[in-house]
Amino acid sequence: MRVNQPGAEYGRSTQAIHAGYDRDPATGALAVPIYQTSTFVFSSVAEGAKRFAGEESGYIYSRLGNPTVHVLEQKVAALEKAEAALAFASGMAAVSAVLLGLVRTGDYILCSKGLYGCTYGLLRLLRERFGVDYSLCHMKDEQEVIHSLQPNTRIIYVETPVNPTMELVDLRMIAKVGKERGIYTVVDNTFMSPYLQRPIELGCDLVIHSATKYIGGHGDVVAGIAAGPQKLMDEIRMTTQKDMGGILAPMDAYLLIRGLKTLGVRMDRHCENAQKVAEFLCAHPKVAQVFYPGLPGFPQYELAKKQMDGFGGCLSFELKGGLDAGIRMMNRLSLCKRAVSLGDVDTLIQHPASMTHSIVPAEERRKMGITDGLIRLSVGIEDVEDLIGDLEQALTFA
Ligand code: 3LM
Repeated sequence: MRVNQPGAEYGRSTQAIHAGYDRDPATGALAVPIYQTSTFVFSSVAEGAKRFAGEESGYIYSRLGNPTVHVLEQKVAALEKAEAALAFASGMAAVSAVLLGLVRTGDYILCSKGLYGCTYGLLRLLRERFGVDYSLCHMKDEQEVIHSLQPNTRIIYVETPVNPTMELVDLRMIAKVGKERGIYTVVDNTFMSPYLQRPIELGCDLVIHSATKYIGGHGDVVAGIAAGPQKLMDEIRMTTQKDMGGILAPMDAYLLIRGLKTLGVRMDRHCENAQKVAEFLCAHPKVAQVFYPGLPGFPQYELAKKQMDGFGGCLSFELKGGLDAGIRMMNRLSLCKRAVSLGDVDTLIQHPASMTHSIVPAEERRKMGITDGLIRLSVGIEDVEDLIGDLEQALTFA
């Protein structure tokens, strides 16, 4: 398949449409063909042997690489300004392949103060069964990060914004701390997408996505991506991806490639809608607090402007009436759907303490800033007046 790598001078939306693919060499097809095949025929035994030995390029078996999946990987690598990317069966397959690929027993991982519930679950499993320890840290400044490091720290692992509190971590700052000490910096960029934030450009080593979210964008695929230096990606491809096997199916890669074509227009609209919804909620008498990086009163508003190209489509909030009021309100919504996940064109609302972060013990949740009354809203790309109307009528029951 002919590979098209538009130059770095092209904009993000052009890259999202054109990077990684020009046309199908056999037919000229504009859309990427779905290579729905598990295996690839060798023209001779020698050819097969050479491919296995790495002496000749070419496909072998779809767990080791597939042309449709490869186009997706090239596209995300171009968008993230990474040398290479790998696609996985889910965001958690990407997180686990990266973490297990980088750590050894006895290593230590320093994490942002909040993490997606299953990432937290994986870290606990690594601690309990594999002797890899971790701790959570606010990372509010360089000194706090430096003081929280251990001599055996292998990875600084952050979400920014953190799911679901929307707290930010200064990516330039952790990249500097990591670089000076030979510690990998890994950033879960799910909440931003490469359209709004590119951690590798800011000096970090690796990026992870739940591609289920903004990259897919339509709520019809579960997928993950990791992106970073070629050497590290090659290592992960040949170890924890190949041997644990959490690879992406060609049809799902096709859906993500299709989703990426509209990433720019979707993200612009997500940001615009979320800003208006955040401002509406802020002004509502029943709302106690709104957490959205685009609000001038957000404690890290200046950092948001420095490292993000937009404030994103997600926010969280608390009602004055607490959990009970929140439940009453959520149950009255009709347009906003009660569902976990985020980044879909549809607006989704969920209750972290009982849903996405229920695996995190209550005390840890509180330390992360996830109160029992916190509600997370992933603002979709519907007409914003309709979303505000739905929230307004539901809030009368709060
Ligand atoms: C959610 N999050 O609703 P998958 N990293 C981040 C994430 O938010 C997620 C993953 C990784 C949610 C999913 S909860 C049952 C539904 C920041 C997922 C993992 O494996 O693709 O789900 O990604 O917050």
